[in-house]
Amino acid sequence: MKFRQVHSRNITKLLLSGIFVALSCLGQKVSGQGLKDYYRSFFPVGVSVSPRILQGGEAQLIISQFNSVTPENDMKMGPIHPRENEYNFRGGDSIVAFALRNKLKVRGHTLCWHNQVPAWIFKDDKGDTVSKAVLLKRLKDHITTVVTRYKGKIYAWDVVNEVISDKKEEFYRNSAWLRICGPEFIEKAFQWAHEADPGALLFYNDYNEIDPVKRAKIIRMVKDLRAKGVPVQAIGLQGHWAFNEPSEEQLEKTFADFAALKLPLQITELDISVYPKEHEARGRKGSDADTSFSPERENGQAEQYRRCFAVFRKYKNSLTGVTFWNLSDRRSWLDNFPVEGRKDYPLLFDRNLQPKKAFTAVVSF
Ligand code: 9MR
Repeated sequence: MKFRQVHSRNITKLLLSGIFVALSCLGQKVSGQGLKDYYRSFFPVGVSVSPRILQGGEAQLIISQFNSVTPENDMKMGPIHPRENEYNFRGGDSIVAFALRNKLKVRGHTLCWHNQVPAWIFKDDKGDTVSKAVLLKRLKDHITTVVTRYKGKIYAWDVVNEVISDKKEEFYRNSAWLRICGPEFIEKAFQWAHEADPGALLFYNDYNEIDPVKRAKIIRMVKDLRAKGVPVQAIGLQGHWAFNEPSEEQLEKTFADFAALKLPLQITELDISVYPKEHEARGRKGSDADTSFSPERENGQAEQYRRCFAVFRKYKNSLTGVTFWNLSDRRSWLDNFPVEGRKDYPLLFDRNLQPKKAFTAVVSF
């Protein structure tokens, strides 16, 4: 009798635990379909966000697909530091709070850039250009304040963005930063960011890294800075690409060259335009009239995404993150670049937030 009771209790236990295992497998399958889950053993998958999309269906999509976010604009110098004695942390704070609530990593973007800079930073009270000493002091205050505010919450910062020139014969971009300070602002920015949060991983971030001349300049600058002891700790390859560029060989060579530095790499701003790649902004032409997301465009884009992610997986030992620049085809900066008002469809989710063919291409491996 006793034996039978124990036996049947064991059987019940066994049955219950079986049901539990089956249910949890099912649960895992249902919730395990995000990009982050497919890529769990490769790298975190992120997305750039604005506070506007942190609610409703878009928020749900972010949480289910991604495990990292980057503020698209809210931590840039212009928005976050509009006047000398005034910071606006509202947007940045809400993004960090959302990330903490949902256990997402945060990449900070960006501490020093030639775009989206507040006008005051280069001018004194009389409207004259400030001296190098004044500008460096302002940069230090800015970096120290912003990095300290998010210390321990932002795991990686794009410290310096896009200082290498696109012109073959020019090394540094001819920006107000360079004209006033010379290249010293670059090393200072890294030093001050490191002082403010020694735990944050510090990136140099740039685009068109697939161009061999620009790539060589980026690599040379990073090597020189590191040789001087400047804490440039990782490289961000933005990845603003198109269905027809880069080629597989170009991408492979790009990764091989950067991986040789033995530094962490991340794809920081990925999108793949359905239009042939153009590097310069231009006016609208008659031939731009067809902006439909045709099956041909859909397939070309999916194939390019498939090629890119195959290379990303191959370089998983160097690659520590892939971040998409915008969430869905509802809105992308490419709707206005290179042609103002030309609708593009560069992401993995369509305007109804549904996965596209490109999504399937990325997760089928
Ligand atoms: O996506 C950003 C867009 O909303 C802004 O208007 C634009 C301002 O220049 O910056 C865009 O993001 C850029 C990023 O910060 C740095 N790399 C290039 C990105 C696309 O221009």
